[in-house]
Amino acid sequence: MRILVTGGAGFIGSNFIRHELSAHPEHQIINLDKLTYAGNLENLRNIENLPNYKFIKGDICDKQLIKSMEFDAIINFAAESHVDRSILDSSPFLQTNIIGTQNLLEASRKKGCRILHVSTDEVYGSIATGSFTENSPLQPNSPYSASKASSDMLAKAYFETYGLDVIITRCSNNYGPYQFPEKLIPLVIYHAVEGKPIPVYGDGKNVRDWIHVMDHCKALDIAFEEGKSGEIYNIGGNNEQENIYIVRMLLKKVAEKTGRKEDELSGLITFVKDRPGHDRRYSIDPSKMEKVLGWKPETSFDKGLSDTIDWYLENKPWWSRIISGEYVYYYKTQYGERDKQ
Ligand code: NAD
Ligand code: TDX
Repeated sequence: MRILVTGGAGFIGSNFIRHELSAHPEHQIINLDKLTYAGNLENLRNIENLPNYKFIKGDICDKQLIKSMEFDAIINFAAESHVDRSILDSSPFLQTNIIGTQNLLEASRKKGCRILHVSTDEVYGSIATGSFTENSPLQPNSPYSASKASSDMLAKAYFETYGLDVIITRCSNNYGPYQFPEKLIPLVIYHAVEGKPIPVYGDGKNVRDWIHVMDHCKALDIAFEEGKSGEIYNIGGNNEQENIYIVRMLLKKVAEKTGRKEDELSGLITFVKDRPGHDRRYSIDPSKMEKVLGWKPETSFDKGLSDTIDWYLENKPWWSRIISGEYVYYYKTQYGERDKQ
C-alpha cells in the first residue's frame, strides 16, 4: 500500500513515519510536506534513503499537485499546530487546517481511498470536571482549535454525504523527541540548559493530559489499519498534570542529569501574562480506543520525560539551529520582559 503521509517532516509525522517503516515494511510512504518553520528534514535523516520512503516538498492546499500524485491512502498530519501563533495570525491556520484538509478529503473521495485525519483534544474546549468522550460537543476556544474543529466537521460531513472512508483521531498533548522547541516541554528543557527565563502562563495551574509521541503513533497505526470508517477515536495518556508540576518535574530531572542545582534552575521560573482564551483543563476519555481497538499507552510519564530530556541533551545541535532562527524573535516579542506580571 502506498500511503501519502502529509506533514511528515514535523514532530508527530516524523516519529510516525519512522514507526510505520519499521512496523510495516511492506508499506510505501510518500511524505508530502511544505516545510514551514515547523518542518525539518533532519527529523528523518536516518530513514531518508530507505527504498520504500520518498519525500515531496509541497502544500496540501495545492489541488493540482495532489491530483497528480499516486497513493492508496492518506494520513493527514499537516497543520499549523501552535496555539500562540494562531493568536498572532490565524490566516495560515484557516488556510492549511481547513482548506488543505478539504483538498485532501476531495482527493480521497475521487480516488475512493481511506483517509485518517489526525486531530486534537483541543476541539472539545475546556472541561472543569469529567472527561470528553467522542460524543462531546465541539467547543474550541482558540483560532488553532477552531480550525481543527472545522476540519473535523468537514471530515465527518464527507463521511455522511459521500460515504468517504474517513477516520478521525483526537489526541491529547504529545511530548518526545523532535518536538519543535516552542511547545512547553522542549521549551522548558532548552531554557533550563541555556539558563533562560522559563515563561509560565497565568498561575501555571492549567491542566493537560500528556502522552508520549510513540504511544500516539502506535494508536494511529492501529486506527488506520483496523478503525471503522466514519468513526472518531480519542487517544489519551491517562496522565493529567498541572503545567507548573511539569515544569518543576522537568527542572528536577535536568538538574540531576546535568549536575546543576535544582534551586538555581527553579529560579528561572517566570510567571507571565496569561495566554488569551487559555483553556483551563483538557481531559480525554480514551476508553473506546482501549475497548474497541485494544490499544493502551505504554510509556510511563516518568520514563518518557526522562528519555525526552536525554534526547534534547544529546541533540543540542538540532535545537540550537532552530532557536537561532525566527523563534527567538517571536519569543522576545510575545513573552519577554515587558509581559512579566
Ligand atoms: P508540527 O507543527 O510539528 O508539524 C506540522 C508539519 O506540517 C510540519 O512539518 C509542517 O511543515 C507541515 N505543514 C504545515 N502546513 C503545511 C501545508 N500547507 N502543506 C504541507 N505540509 C504542511 O505539528 P505536530 O505537533 O507534529 O502535529 C501534527 C498533527 O497532529 C497536527 O495536525 C496537530 O493538530 C495534531 N496534534 C498535535 C498534538 C501535539 O501535542 N503536538 C496533539 C494532538 C494532535
Ligand atoms: O511557554 C509556555 N508556557 C506555558 O505556560 C508555553 C509554550 C506553554 N505554556 C502552557 C500553555 C498550555 O497550558 O503550557 C501548556 C501547553 O502549551 P503548548 O505546549 O503550547 O500546548 P497546548 O496549547 O496545550 O496545545 C498542544 O496540544 C494539543 C499542541 O500545541 C497542539 O498542537 C495540540 O493540538
